Amino acid sequence: MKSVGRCRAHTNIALIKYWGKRNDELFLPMNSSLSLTLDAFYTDTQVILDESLVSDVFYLDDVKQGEKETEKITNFLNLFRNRANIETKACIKSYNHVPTAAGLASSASAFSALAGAMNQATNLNLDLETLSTFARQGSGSATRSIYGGFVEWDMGEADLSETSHAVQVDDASWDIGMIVIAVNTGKKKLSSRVGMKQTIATSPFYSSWVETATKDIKNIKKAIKSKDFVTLGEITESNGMKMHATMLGAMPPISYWEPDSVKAIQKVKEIRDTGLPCYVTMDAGPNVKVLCKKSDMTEIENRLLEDFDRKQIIPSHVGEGITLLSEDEWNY
Ligand code: 2P0
Repeated sequence: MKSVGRCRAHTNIALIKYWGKRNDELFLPMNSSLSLTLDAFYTDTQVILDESLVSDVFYLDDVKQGEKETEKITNFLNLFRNRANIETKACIKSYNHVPTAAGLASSASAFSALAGAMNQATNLNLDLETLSTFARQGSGSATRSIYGGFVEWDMGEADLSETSHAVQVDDASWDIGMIVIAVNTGKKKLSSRVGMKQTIATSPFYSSWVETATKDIKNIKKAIKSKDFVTLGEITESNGMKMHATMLGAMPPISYWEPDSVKAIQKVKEIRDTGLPCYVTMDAGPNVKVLCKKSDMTEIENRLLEDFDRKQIIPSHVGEGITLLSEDEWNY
């Protein structure tokens, strides 16, 4: 017997960041976070549960993955198999549509697409909130990619896994866009997972980070509700900088920045000073993301092109939540 599931999930960029776990095993975060889902970057995943398989097999962009990568996937699939009370092994095929030049991590879209496909293949019919608690246990940021638009990942309570899930705050179907400025697309030297742990263990600024992130969540939700773009941008930029500040306070200090990151930040400020509202945020890497109005995107892109190459500037509109793909839509 074979059972199939196919799902597409988009990546997301946090406006209020997740940087640290209170429970490593369950991926429970220290604070709630809030993101924007992007339509330009996504992962398509097919799961075939097949009783004739003796172990899981995992292909990424048509390349069969090794033991270490496959083990991660197996552990994740076990969450679903345990719930469904089955042991059937799976053949997974995943395709990442993240332009190599974007330099964005794909774990958010990868684990939420896998969660969606496995939910279908197992016939578990988990609702989206529950599915986001499963996606979370693949990668924290995947919690949020289950939904489109502006998404909050509620930190939840104590060690209660089922309380830490995402919800859509707003579908962001207003004047919102984002432009990625790709500064360096190489693999980062320090993973987020290790960087977070080091920051919690050693940064004297960490407790203030958590405190202010909690306030930022409250205020950014107000700004979203009133569609106040300037306040939304100001809180986004400030929160991102605070996350990088707490990393700089770690021992040894952590910085993902490169000279061109600073150049990009300064350019965005320059553009903003001429009257176009646009704000930066950065994650665990040197690339800079610009939150802007959709209606200003072309003009901002043109201004960025004065200092950066065409291939470094990648615009995106707002993305949707996970969608199941039919056999006809599976074009691989
Ligand atoms: C975020 N980042 O909120 C933050 C901001 C990077 C900086 O989530 O250990 O790959 O798998 O939960 O989700 C990147 O870390 O880490 C991340 P794990 P993840 O988007």
